[in-house]
Amino acid sequence: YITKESKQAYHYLRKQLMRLPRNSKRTILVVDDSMQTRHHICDLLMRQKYTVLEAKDGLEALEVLEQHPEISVIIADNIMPRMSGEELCVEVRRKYSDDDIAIIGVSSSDQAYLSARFIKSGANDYIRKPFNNEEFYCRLSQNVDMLENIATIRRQANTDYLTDLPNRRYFFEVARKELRQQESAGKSCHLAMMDIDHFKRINDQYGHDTGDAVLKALAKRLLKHFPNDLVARLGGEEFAIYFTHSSYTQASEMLEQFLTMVDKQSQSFSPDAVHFTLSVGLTQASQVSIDKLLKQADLNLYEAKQTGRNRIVK
Ligand code: GH3
Ligand code: MG
Ligand code: MG
Ligand code: MG
Repeated sequence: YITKESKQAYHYLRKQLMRLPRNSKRTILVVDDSMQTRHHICDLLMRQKYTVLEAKDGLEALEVLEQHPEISVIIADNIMPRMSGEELCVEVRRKYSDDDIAIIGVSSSDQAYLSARFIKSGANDYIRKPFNNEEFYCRLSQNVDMLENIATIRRQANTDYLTDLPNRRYFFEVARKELRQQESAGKSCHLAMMDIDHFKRINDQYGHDTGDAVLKALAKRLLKHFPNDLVARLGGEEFAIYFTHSSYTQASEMLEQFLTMVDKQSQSFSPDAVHFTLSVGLTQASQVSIDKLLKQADLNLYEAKQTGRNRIVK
């Protein structure tokens, strides 16, 4: 029941969070109506091992950008037929911020204030033609470094350090958006809270490091078992799943399977052959806030603990 569409949406979600690792912002789109200039710039870029794409005006650039979401820098001439560099900046900024895609304006025009106008339209930087190759490389690598640093910081701000899962902050941000979308589509929302049973005992018996490793092993299993939904570590030994793609019935079945699997197989996949079980609170509602939905799930989780653990309360 995993459609191609939901798979794509999920991969988008993951990419949003994980972004790309360092040193990966290396696909550059060169936009210039002069073939000679284009080839000159492309040649400079390829010498530095950048991946290069070309467009001969702003409109074509937008098409190429649509087909190549890996583009991270646009080097654009200003005066071009159909759509100018400045107009291209405005269009690109409707969809991408200046720390997603850097735009470097390049022009030989000696028009006063052109550089300021380029930057006001959304460019990150501006180079006057003809330029010195060293200056070109310096400015480019400065922009690329900036993109990479921001991607790293964004990733760190949204990821749980121990398990590498989305963290609480990212969970609330994305779940809140998803909830709004599902509600405006007239759908109800469902969410699960999950907590390891007697985790304190695991720490006491095997040590804190083993406890940490159990959390990591569980996180890995969660990602594998719920590939299309938003799994996060809310804190401690507590996880949440916001079902962005699985229906309530599917979610319920998947959770049942997961709890059975952990009870039966945890010794085989956790360090020091630790056996553990999970308690879950699952809840479904419409016209609620994410906080209220979470509170409801938490009450169900509490009941699961009270009534013997290793179970789901819906
Ligand atoms: P219950 O079945 O009622 O949930 O019992 P419990 O022992 O799992 O719950 P309790 O809230 O009493 O204890 C949770 C423990 O989780 C206490 C805390 O030291 C431990 N813990 C929280 N975060 C971490 C972590 O990052 N690593 C390790 N190893 N332990 C953690
Ligand atoms: Mg031109
Ligand atoms: Mg617990
Ligand atoms: Mg707990």
